[in-house]
Amino acid sequence: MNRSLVAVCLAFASLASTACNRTEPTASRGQPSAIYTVRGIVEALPNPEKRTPLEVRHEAIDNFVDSTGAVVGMHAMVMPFPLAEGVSLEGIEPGDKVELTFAVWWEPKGHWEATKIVELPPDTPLTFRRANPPGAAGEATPSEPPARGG
Ligand SMILES: [Cu+2]
Repeated sequence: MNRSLVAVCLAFASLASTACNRTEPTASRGQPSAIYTVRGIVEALPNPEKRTPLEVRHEAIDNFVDSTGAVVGMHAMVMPFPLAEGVSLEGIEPGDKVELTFAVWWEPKGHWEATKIVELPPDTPLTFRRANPPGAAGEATPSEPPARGG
């Protein structure tokens, strides 16, 4: 029923990323601490019966910021991604390469949600390496994902 509205929102999203935010429940969390876009491979789809989330093996995120505001990076890893309301996985299967955008909140506790997932061509080259945060001489201790929150 709201399909056309959703389509309009999606069309505008790339032009004005805040245009549709008011309809997202994530708005109740307030502004995210950060938003990242990362590429990866879908390891598992959400399983409502087992209550397991989407899992994506993502590339390193060199500019990942921890709860203290330090740029610590995040290694390539398999990470669970709760979905923001309205995010569709239609047509996405395990083994697919994807570009995933996710928002992170550190307050009141660590939480993150995937806000957008786009399938990539199968021949997209991906590299799963350790994080290399700017300014670190290889001695940083990149972050694990925040403790799994609500
Ligand atoms: Cu991660």
